[in-house]
Amino acid sequence: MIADCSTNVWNRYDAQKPQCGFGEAGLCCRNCLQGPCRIDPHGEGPAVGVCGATADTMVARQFLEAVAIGTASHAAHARHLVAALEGMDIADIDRSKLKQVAARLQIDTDGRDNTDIVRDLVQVARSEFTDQQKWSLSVLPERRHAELRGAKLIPNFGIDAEIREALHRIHYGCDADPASLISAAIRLSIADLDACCMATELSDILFGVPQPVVASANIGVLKADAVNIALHGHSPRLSEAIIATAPKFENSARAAGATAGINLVGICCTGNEALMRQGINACASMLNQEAPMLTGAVDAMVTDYQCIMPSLTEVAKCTGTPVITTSDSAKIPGAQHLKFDENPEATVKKILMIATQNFKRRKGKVVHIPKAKTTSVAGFSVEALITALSRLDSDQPLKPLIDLIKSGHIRGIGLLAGCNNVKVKQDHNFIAMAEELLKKNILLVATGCGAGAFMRHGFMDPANVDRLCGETLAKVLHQIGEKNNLGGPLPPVLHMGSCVDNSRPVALAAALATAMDCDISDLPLVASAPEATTPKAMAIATYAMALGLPVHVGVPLPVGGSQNAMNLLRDDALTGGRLILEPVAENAAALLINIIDEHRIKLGLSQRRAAA
Ligand code: BF8
Repeated sequence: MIADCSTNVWNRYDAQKPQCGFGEAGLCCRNCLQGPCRIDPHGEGPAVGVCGATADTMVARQFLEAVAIGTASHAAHARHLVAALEGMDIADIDRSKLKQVAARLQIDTDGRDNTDIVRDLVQVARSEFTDQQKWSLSVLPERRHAELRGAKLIPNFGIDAEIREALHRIHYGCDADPASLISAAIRLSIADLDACCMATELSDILFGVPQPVVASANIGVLKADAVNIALHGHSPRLSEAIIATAPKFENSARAAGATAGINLVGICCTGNEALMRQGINACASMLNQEAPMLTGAVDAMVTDYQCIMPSLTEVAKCTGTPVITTSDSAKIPGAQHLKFDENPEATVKKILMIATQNFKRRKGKVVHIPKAKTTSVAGFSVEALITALSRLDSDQPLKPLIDLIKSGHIRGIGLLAGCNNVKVKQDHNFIAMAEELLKKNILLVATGCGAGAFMRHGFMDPANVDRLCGETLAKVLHQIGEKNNLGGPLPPVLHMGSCVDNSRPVALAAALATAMDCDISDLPLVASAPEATTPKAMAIATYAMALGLPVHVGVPLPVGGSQNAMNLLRDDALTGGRLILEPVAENAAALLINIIDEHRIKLGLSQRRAAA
């Protein structure tokens, strides 16, 4: 077959139009071999499927299914890191994070050496998949436990067992009650949070807690005269191993004619992980992952799992770029498969050799690297934020932040998370919302592809604080920067990590709620996935609701076909959270600002709404 050299996500989307309206509304059911069945959302034609499933049942089942897929993905990621911890040289781990996590999980640390603590931690981690969900529940404050307990949303089993229960409910002839299915989805999302908390904290123990780091972002980080290796996927295991070994291959890269040596760049959430811990430049996010290869300058596209488009090998037919898959869970036809887990050291060496060979092949050929490149400061783990705030109050580091929220200098906090979606002009919703929210003095944190969007548009460059932020927020960012001798302010939007790292803003929210003696749902805190795409994003949005947060999603969710399911999610009586579906970014920002003001009034921080 002849390669399609014009292929990209945007023209493949165009070729799909018009997309199926039944599917978009969640009204196409393929759960059994009597189907597919579909229900007309306009009331014309059958109102039930062959088995009698109503629109409410179909929509609620599909919602639960999406949360189950997202949870399974995060669980697989967490398991991969448990395996890494079992095989890791204990001398290399972050001892202080190990002790902090172990103590929270009630593992005795007093006078014990790291080997013993790690052994116990691995045992707890393993039982998280089967018997319990200590990891997430130990992060949440008692008030949230009480809310979840009252609503019967505390998980009964471990992560895998909850996923099994969800998939069972979806089976032909099982749970048909939309309220029961939605509540199962919300309970399952606690398992998703559990997997995210575990993945983040094990990554920190294995590879270090992120600290602020200055790097560059966007496609201009590629170099014509370097062996460019793109690190794509999600787990830091592969990227950390390549980062550690690459210096040993510098000489062979230069001998091959690459005067700039080896240039590692990040894609997607692996990009976020490598940036936050190692200062590796971030090249692209999920949506524009094909673009780096189209420059002709990538010498190896190395992937592990999740959010990797199978189209990469089609692009490779045109550019000659080696695409190397490394996880049996994410093979792509046409890619070279080198299984990382089997022999990490040999795999990494082979990857570096393949990339160097490719440079020899492409040396002297024209490449097209756009100049787009921004300065970005990333690495704001909760620990890094606490350290920065401790320069204002070493005894009670959270107090300055709470005081600023109380005084209104920081009107509220917004988490902008999740993917880019081809249905939205790339980055538009992120940028339009952040422009509104920052001007209104709302402190913004970002994760996942959202963080990528902000990096590309200068929202993580401290030089842009005065232009983008309202007066009081700008003053705060300058003040914290000064106290930390940064030579400038903190950036307008704080990069808190990859998608699994949404556990970091959750930990921050939990700490704030505890310190302010209120529930997470009372805080002037909102979340948004304005360009959500994947089931993982749906699972994360659901656990944010389970925590009582207002959660905005800016693209259609397949729930529109059931008013009952929409009502259950819109104002979730079970958790105090709510789902806000609003496609227009400016409207969404206005809604979130209103909610922040409502929460401020309820907390007694404001008498009335501030000027819009
Ligand atoms: O996990 S934000 S497109 S890359 S799912 Fe995927 Fe969405 Fe990007 Fe990372 Ni998260």
